[in-house]
Amino acid sequence: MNTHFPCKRISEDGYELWLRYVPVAQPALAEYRAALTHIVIDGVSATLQAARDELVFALPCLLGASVPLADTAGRGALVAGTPHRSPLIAALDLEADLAGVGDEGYVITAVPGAEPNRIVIAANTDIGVLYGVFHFLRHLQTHQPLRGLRVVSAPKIRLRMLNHWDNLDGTVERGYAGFSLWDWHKLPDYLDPRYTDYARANASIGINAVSLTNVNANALVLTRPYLVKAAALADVFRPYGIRVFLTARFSAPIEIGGLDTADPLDPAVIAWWRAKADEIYAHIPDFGGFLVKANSEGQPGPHDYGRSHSDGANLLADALAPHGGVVIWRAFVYDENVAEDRARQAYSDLAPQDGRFRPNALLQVKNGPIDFQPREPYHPLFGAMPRTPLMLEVQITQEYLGHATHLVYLAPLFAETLDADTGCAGPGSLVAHVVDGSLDGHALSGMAGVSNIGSDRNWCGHPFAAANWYAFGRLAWDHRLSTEQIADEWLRVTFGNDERFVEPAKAMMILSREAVVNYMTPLGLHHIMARNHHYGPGPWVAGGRRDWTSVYYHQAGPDGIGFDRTASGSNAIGQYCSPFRELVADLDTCPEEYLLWFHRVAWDHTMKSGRTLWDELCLRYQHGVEMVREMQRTWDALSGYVDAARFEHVRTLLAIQEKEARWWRDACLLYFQTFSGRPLPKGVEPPEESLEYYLNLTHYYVPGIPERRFG
Ligand code: GCV
Repeated sequence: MNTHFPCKRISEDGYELWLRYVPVAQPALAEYRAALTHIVIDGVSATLQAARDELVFALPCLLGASVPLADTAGRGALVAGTPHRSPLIAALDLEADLAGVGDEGYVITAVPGAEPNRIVIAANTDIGVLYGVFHFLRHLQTHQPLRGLRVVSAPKIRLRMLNHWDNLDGTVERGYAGFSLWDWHKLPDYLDPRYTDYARANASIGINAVSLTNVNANALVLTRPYLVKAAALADVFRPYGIRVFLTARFSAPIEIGGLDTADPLDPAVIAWWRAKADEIYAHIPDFGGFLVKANSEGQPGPHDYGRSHSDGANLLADALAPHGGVVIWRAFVYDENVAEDRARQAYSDLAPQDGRFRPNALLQVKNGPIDFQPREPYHPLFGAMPRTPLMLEVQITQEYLGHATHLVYLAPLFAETLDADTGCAGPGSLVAHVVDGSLDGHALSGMAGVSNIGSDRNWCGHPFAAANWYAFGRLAWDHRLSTEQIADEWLRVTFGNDERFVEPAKAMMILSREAVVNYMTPLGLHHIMARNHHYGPGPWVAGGRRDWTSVYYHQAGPDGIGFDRTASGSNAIGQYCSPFRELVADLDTCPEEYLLWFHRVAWDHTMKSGRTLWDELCLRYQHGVEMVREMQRTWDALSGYVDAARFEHVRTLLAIQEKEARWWRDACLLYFQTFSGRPLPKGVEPPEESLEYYLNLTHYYVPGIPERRFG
């Protein structure tokens, strides 16, 4: 296997991610050694070879004993395969289970009667076998018993996709873990072994699609030299069940095609995209399709020709359809020249187009209506377009959540959206059921995460940021998994199984999302970060494009603060279904975490705590800082359970996080105090610097922004 993962490690550097195969402790070890003496996998394919390689590599590391491949299954055999290729599996009575797991699921079972129990990993397809192998290895990594083992698992969502915002020059938009993994310059000839390890990591959590390039797209990626490079990556990923997508720049027919228009209804444009799709499929036979950002933040699109988003999407969908490809059209559309509240714009434009998209088109909707803030209410498009498959887009990279220096476990954020009840088709119309297609009967379904992966040795920058990649994959596979369970798993496979470590570390992870909300944007505040690079606070940002300023969103004044989205304001609330609409419309019932998102509120408004809004706001900021200090105390107490390198790395990053939490608190409170005119309440630490100081802080070369920049 083309892996760089060592069995015996000199020091921990995070490279292995959650595929860290360290010796299992007793008593699990004794059971595993007796039950797993050899591996039998019948059949020949690149995917089955990947499954074999993984087991042959992992089991000796885990068990400290050789576990060879064998042709026949004796006592202690681990048998993996499909009934079509494996007579051993065909002979077992697994038809009923396999009938329910589709073409990616698997069954793992201890076969009764064999002593010690024989373990079987069965699936209908080779990729199902590989997924089952990874699940089984996780079972061993987490020291769970084999006796009585029985797992039947299938993904709820069809496209489980990473969106890389990687540029062809090697930079990554909103990337905080170094440069792009894709070495375009050396591709297709040099295949970095990391590509294989990346594919392994993705397959191990069920991710089956990746778009390689930034949605702020460069048309060059659709030219022959880059298609050859993309094809080389697709070849590496294919055995791991991963299909490659590319971002399509809508104006590509002009930029690389020599046409003088990109009008989606122009016959020459239609012919150009058809020929382009044919060319791509000649290079990448299982090409997934296009991901498109159009008419948003300066990107070209169908509006440039007076056409609709569905016209644009259908143009590409038709080009891809003969090859079985799909177009993923982003719903992140808003226009500075439209006076309407930005939170309303995507819905206003797209909801009326429900039913107009081709069957092989998906609309990719961000979790909230603005832009990946620490907390947003769910996007009102979920529930408003039952005739269109809606993909959920979340941001794994921490553009607005402290980049790669803040420990923020994002599963609670993802789950908050998935679990939200839109009410649009009656009670229980969860976003999760819109997204998995079950609510509206769509076979096509998807969930995308904007990648936080880069060239850093540990992949994601912060040792805990890998938990967010992991959690994304696990939730896309099964959105019913609890955030606690995912954190539990990730901690065990990443650090170890000692309960004295796992329990407090898990509590720290769960706490972390609420901490960042408190020290950055409590009570429904949003989009108050520094301009452009989005590093640190910037509630004073004003001037220039209105919908990229902070003052547009918080609207603070002497009388109060918050965005009035009720019927007397922008009426963004009117885009939601009952009962959420009424719940948030009423100041008395609106959950306080969304208060300033939906309402403009007087500084002396009485909160549920009995305090004034001003005092509550101050104390929330203070509490955010204290929560980070609690995370620091928790981590410090865990030094005995973590290797020195990773312990120290996390400890240092938590110190930065605490410092930056204070920065957020002090800068925001000093600024908002200029409107509230009230003193900081008891319990809030006095600011360390003057407002003037924070206003004048300038940061150069913050990672994550290409030279050409906006908002
Ligand atoms: C890729 C936000 C980010 C942009 C990003 C955009 C998007 O505006 O700041 O960097 O562009 O979202 O999701 O398209």
